[in-house]
Amino acid sequence: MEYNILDGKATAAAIRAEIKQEVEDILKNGGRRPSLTAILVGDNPASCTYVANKEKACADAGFTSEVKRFSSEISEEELLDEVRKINADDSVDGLIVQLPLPKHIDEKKVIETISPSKDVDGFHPISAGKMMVGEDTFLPATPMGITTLLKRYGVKTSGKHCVVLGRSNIVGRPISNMLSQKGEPGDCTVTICHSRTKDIETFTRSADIIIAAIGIPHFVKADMVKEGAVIVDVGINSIPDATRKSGYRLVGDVDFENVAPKCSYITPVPGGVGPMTIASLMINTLKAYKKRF
Ligand code: L34
Repeated sequence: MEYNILDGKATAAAIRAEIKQEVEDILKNGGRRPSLTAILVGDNPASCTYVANKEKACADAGFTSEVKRFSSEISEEELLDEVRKINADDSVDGLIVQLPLPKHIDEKKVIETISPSKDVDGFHPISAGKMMVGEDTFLPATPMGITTLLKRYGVKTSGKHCVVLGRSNIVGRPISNMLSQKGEPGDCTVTICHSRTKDIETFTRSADIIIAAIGIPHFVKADMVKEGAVIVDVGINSIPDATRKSGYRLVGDVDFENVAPKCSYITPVPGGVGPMTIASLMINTLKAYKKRF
């Protein structure tokens, strides 16, 4: 089957260009630039890349941004104080704390300390709760990136069986909720599969849409997928590759090479959901800015 690529990189670039235009209009009308602060703890290479990509996206769109870097030795109390300081700083519209955090820090406590008005990651329980009941709020960036991508490509979701692999608070659970809500993209019949699910393939084989977010390289194989399915690959796994200069390459949770020919639409890794996550963060930061004026 001839499959279509859901090009996250190109779609994210288009969204970022729209945002940039909006910022130019704001400035022309005498407004100030939207601003985002990111807290980065430690030197996890993936986190450093993601935050660097966010910083660049902000600069390109005309946002002010700052990355506050801390050693992995920072105490929980010190980190909470930093969050409180940024909450109180009127020049900052959006605040994110890049996850994961070192083990001695309680992520939940940190997330719950972020002011919901600056919670552009949508991770605070107030944001998550509002999302759950369909109130206007900051939607979490990765799920929002996925629904935006489906919408921009005109992929119809109504009445479809969507199988979500993974139940994390940042992807699996929120995307399941969003796709089951009323309206497009939504109105799906959603099944959530996870590490305790028996016979996962019986679910994936009946799926019209599969969202793979489990963090296992090439988990979704061709024989697990129905002909014509839509596949969204959230996984970003680094695997050894001696043919690369870096010694590794990025692969998703889906065996792209063998799965793609069975699909109607599929996201690549890299260049799929990752860039859409960043575009969504930009949308949320602009929204946080507008709410204050
Ligand atoms: N607080 N923590 C917080 N907010 C988030 O929204 C995230 N996430 C996830 C991890 N922790 C977080 C991200 O930023 C994942 N994530 C993220 C962001 C950007 C990219 C991937 C994941 C991205 O830019 N991906 C590129 C490839 C990057 C590379 O070369 O490694 C892509 O094309 O997929």
